[in-house]
Amino acid sequence: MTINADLRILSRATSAAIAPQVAPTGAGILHLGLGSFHRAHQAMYTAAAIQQSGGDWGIIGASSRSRTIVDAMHAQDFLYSVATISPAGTSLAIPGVHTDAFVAAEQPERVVTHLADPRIRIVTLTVTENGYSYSPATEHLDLDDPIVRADVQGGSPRSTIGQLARGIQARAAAGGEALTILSCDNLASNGTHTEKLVREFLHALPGGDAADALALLDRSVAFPSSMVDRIVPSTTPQLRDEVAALLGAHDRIPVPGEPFTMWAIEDRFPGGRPDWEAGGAVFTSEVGRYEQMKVRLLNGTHSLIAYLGALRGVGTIPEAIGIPRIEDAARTIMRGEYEPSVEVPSGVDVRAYEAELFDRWSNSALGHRTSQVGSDGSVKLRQRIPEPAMLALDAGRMPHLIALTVAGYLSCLAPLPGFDPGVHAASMTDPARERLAALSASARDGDELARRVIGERQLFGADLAHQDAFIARVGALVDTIHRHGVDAAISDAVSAAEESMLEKNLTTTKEGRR
Ligand code: CS2
Repeated sequence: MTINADLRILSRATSAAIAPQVAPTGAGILHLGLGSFHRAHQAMYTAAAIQQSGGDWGIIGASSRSRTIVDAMHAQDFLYSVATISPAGTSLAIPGVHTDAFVAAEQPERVVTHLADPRIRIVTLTVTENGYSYSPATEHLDLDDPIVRADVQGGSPRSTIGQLARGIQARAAAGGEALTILSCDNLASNGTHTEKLVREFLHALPGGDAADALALLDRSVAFPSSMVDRIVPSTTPQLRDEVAALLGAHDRIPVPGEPFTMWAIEDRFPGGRPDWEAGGAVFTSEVGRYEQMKVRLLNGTHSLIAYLGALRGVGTIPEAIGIPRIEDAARTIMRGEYEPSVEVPSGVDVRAYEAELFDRWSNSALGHRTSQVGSDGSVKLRQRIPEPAMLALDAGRMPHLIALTVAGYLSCLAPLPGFDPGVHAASMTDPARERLAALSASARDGDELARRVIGERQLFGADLAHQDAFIARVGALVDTIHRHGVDAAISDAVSAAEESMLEKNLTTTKEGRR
């Protein structure tokens, strides 16, 4: 498709085919992490809320480091489109909820200043699993991280947790208005987790410096947890062309998303909140259950599909789930290994939820890439894997498909010398890639690789590091992938899982008869 060079840039003055949903009069929300997910998820709920109930709930967006989105937002009056994509077609919306945008790494003091401003009543976060400066090895704020250490010592804070803590200090000094800090990342108990890290930061400050901030936290800052869900692939040049044709204007930063969207939030907002129910958000005391269900059934299975698909040579999730053997592996991990570890929220039919996941993953028009889901496994997998794996192991069951997920990850990211995992694995990015490559370069076989990586504790924490049988199973599956291919490893893991489920059913039946 060729873009018409006469098209104007998207702006409030350009008469595009679709009008912005809202034009906020003030900003009550500061958002950290201006990536695609926030723009296709929270922004849409906020537009619906303002449209229905009003309120000064515009959003000031801070991107962590990247200028691209911020520059484009400034050039386009902070507008961009969200393309909802299904095989039936694409529909566009322009939420229009942002009132400003900046790069936090360039203006860290600005984050602190906004946090001190009483007009800001909510800070939302999508800074990815990696953005919380958490060390799974110590289970605390990573005070060995040079950035965190420098933030504790003073100067402009560069870590997200440092920015929040310094901002709360400034807010306490400025009068201490109520505030809500809302994590929207795929972390278990993300609110509690964020609060713990902010408090640890404040406690690490030299004597007495944090007393006012800690008092404000106790008095009027809430950290509700939330579960967010919408599949949002990366933006492609084709999407830009398609959006230009539909819109009749150039949009440099459209975001694609699937039709499904969900947000479950704990209702603790001492400074008030937008009417996010208008966009379909659910306010519930069972957020922990929603998170667990989503992070394991959706995200955990997603990782397995991505690594198996990439090793099978396919570039997208719908292609991967279309391979019957991979679909079998996905059904087996879900039913046999994740579902038993999950407490289903009241009123949710887990089988219907699972069936819907397969439909969502099969959305071929969306083109969600295996390399995107497979990226950053070193920080994503620890949210998805250790707890359900430990629950199975403690109950005397080997989680064969969870072991296959780890084996797939290692084969993609840290292949043993001489094994080529293919182009899709090669394009996965991961903060641990170099460290893992150093571990695999001198490993003799899968067993040694698995022992080194899981034993290091930085990836999956302390519990799995002591599980010899699990580590050996991961190692054996790495060897099968390397020597006989990914199909052989899938058959091995699926049939072992089926056998152990059969045994479990037999034992249960016998026990029932006794
Ligand atoms: C995916 C998620 O990239 C990934 O690891 O599992 O981004 C997933 O698409 C979203 O969490 C869906 O809400």
